Amino acid sequence: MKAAVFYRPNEPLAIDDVDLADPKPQEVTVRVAAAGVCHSDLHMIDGLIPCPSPCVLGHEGAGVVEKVGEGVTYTQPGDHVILSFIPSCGQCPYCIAGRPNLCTAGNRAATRGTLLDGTTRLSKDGKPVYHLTCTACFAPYAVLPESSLVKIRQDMPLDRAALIGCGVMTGVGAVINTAKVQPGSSVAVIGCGGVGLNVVQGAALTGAAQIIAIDINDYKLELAQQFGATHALNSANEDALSAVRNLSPGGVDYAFEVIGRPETMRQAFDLIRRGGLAVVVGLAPAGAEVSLPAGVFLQEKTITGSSYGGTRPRIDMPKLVDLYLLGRLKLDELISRVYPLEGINDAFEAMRRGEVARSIVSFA
Ligand code: COD
Ligand code: ZN
Ligand code: ZN
Repeated sequence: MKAAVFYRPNEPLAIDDVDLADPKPQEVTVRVAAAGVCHSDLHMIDGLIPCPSPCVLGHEGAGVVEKVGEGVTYTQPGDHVILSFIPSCGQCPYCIAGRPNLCTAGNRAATRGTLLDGTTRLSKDGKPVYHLTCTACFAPYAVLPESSLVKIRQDMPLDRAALIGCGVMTGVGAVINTAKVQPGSSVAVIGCGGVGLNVVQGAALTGAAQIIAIDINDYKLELAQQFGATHALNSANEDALSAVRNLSPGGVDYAFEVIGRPETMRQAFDLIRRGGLAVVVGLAPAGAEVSLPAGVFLQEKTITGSSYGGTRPRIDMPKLVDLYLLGRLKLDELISRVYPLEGINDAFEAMRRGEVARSIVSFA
């Protein structure tokens, strides 16, 4: 089958023929319906996040179960599923504590680019090809661990469902699961791309009273207002700190960094009030550090990370599906463009130019 393969940083993905073996025990083959184009894939293409090579990218997807391996009990052919990009072992202390997004084996496999048993089902000319985050959904078929699948209602459109697999869950989950934003509170969101817009809509869902969107791209700020932002600040043109302090004297209750830059992580910490919470969703390049003012710890500010929106995928994702079908979660508005697999490098260029909320690759 044709797949979008990463070979080296700073090169377009290659649309190459790769082989996909049958699922082994506890694995499933999924026919991919659609895959979202996320900035984390672009960070890998740009060499900012390490990526094994060669590797089929794509970590935001949904599709239909095609074939199940031995011992699979959760799902059967014909089920509609969202692909979760962190599988879980069900046995480590994190899984037992109900925090599968931190699963030791799941995170190890996801970053190593293998399935949970340390091997790959993808290959080319008999040599292994890695599966990004066990999902590798920039391809018409994917083999995943059973634990990477989340069954959903059959009346949910699969292209919309794909977005829940990363951007929507990561953004909404950071608000609801990690920060537990309270109704009536003030929220700043730094970076309003595909993930940040979902932090904005998550804050709107929780009933936050003031949602201040911060970006350097006016188009993203317009979108943020459609997604529920009450104020928009272009931090390329005005000083975000003083503008936020004017809107929310003393600082905001919650600030989210949704870009992956040390400067904006520091900015999130500076924007919160005494006792406030800064949540870092973005991942900075390897080796980068953030410095914090040592004199303010007694202000009891908190800064924390949020991985995959602190999600328990099989609990949270079906709820997001229900909210979409009730008309309370915006997904249609996120899809700016639809590309065939062959157009994937154009989709990344459009993201780089800041022209899109999200693009999807459709296999329909
Ligand atoms: N100040 C304000 N806004 C900025 C700045 C800045 N200095 N620089 C860029 N921005 C804005 C851009 O204009 C854009 O609107 C937005 O930031 C970024 O949006 P996208 O659509 O390009 O990126 P997303 O939303 O797809 O991805 C954001 C992440 C934070 C998820 C991603 O980049 C990241 O850090 N990924 C690594 C973390 C990870 O692996 N997460 C799990 C899978 S996503
Ligand atoms: Zn992503
Ligand atoms: Zn585990």
